[in-house]
Amino acid sequence: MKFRLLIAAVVFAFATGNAFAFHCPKEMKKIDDALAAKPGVAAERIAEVKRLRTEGETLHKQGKHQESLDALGQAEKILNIQ
Ligand SMILES: [Cu+2]
Repeated sequence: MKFRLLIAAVVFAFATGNAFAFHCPKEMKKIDDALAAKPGVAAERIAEVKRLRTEGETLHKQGKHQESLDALGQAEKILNIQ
């Protein structure tokens, strides 16, 4: 019974990990699209968005998907595209 629980936990960890892995690029694309559409946001805020976007991509590549989503979420908040 304990073994089954362990298997379930491992499967769950993989499932959520993959969900995050697919989620980050989706958020990055949302930010890229918003930037391409030239949002009415001050230049210094745009610079902040780009910094967070790069940070998010780096974290994603390091496998830190939750941190990545946090950074990308902040960028989206600035762009008002949450
Ligand atoms: Cu990710």
